[in-house]
Amino acid sequence: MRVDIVSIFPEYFAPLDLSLIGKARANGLLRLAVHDLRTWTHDVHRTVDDTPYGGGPGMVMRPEPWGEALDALAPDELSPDGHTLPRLLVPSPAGVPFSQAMAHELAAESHLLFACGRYEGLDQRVLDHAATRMPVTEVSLGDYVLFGGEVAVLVILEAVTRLLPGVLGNAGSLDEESHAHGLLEAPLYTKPATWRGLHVPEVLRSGDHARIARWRRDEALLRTASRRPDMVGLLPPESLDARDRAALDQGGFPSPPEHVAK
Ligand code: JD8
Repeated sequence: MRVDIVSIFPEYFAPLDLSLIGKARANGLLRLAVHDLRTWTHDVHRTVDDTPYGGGPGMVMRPEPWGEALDALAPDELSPDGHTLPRLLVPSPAGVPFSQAMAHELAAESHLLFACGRYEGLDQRVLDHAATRMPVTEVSLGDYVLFGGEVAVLVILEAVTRLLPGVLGNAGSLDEESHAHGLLEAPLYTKPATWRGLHVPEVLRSGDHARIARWRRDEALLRTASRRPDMVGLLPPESLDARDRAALDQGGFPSPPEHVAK
């Protein structure tokens, strides 16, 4: 996968040299380049912002540097150096919510181009013009306000690159995770068996794999019901059997309605 990032703070992306993302880059699984938006300014002050038309607080990112950046990184014609038409992603609190499903979708793309806004955001015409040339998605990390798109890009890239074939060493750990089966995960324990007077639940040391699986399922159900009732509501009704429903009831949580055939 090829990834380009445009930002006025390219130093924000230093962590992408580290850990598994750094390894994926070194292995050639990920071709990642970070670009300074000011490369595409022409005035002595390398200006990227101006006051908003219509008034209001703060500054808006001027369209010209962004237009040149996107022209350079998403050229009209397929160029000989292997340029491909990218999908443009623009972090914004007004975007569609990022999710594990979108991470899977993005992991299937061959070229992602991220545009990191700052100040109040980008001039809308940058997105409108780009959309005439390539798929454009405004994406939000969640319902809170950040200073800019950089941290969102770090999060999105971490979620996406770990789905790329060959990036995660342990292939088994991709399924069995929270957002794969719609439940939060059960608590984890390792050695020692007793620490500061706290004991690892007996069941996990029993060697009884069926009992362990049942315990983990119950813990996952109770955690999810307590912390993420919204996720319980999204479970397909047939994914909860009578034992699951009993576990929820035991914990004082309502079971979602059973499926009724029409
Ligand atoms: C990009 C500028 C700040 C946004 C005024 C000052 C994502 N979940 C998320 N929260 N916030 C962002 C985000 C915020 C950004 C930019 C992403 C560019 N800002 C602006 C509009 C309101 N503030 C985000 N993804």
